[in-house]
Amino acid sequence: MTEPFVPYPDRYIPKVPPEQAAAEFYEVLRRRRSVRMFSDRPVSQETIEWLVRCAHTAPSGANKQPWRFVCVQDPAKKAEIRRGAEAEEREFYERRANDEWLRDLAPLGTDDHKEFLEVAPWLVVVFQMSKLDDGSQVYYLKESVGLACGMFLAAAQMAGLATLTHTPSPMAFLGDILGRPKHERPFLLIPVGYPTDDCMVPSKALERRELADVMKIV
Ligand code: IYR
Repeated sequence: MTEPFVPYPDRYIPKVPPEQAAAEFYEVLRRRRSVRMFSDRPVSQETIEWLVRCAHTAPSGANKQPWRFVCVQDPAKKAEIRRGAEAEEREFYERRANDEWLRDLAPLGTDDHKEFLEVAPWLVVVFQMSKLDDGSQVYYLKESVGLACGMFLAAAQMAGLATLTHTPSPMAFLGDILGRPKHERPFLLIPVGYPTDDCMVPSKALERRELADVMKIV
């Protein structure tokens, strides 16, 4: 038998027309930048809980919610994560990355030095669950977790916080450090905090391809 259905409860209806509502949201989102210069200014646990709640509203395959957000504030754990990430990044910059990749990264000014992993007040490590804790299967795993991460970033932006989508690769060391079970694989590492007052960001990353290039009306 199918589950019971109910009339759509509590549907969000903006007070302004959709063009205006979307444009206002765009004004917030367009100012999001990936930040690598974090201040140590604290962010409350309650704030992080709201961000995870926002992410957790994401759609997922068969509503399985195959994500886990491990929110790290313990300085010792952050130091361990920094050590693990820098070891992988050293390999990446010295050996794994090909020339084209290194050329593409040059405008971002990144290297294997990841001080922000200790400075940012929170490191949110998002895990994808290849099955749920009860062993049941999940669907569209990467799509689902990717959507939740996007919502997390949007929520942080709405809260006036800075984030970075950091992907030290491979990321298995995060599961080891955080003691996660085998059915949880690291997906994304998101430092969360405030930018420093003198925070610099790469100018090239401001450039967006034209709307007409990314959008086709047929
Ligand atoms: N993970 C490395 C390299 C890196 C890769 C991409 I693709 C970026 O957009 C940025 C960095 C690092 O964090 O330095």
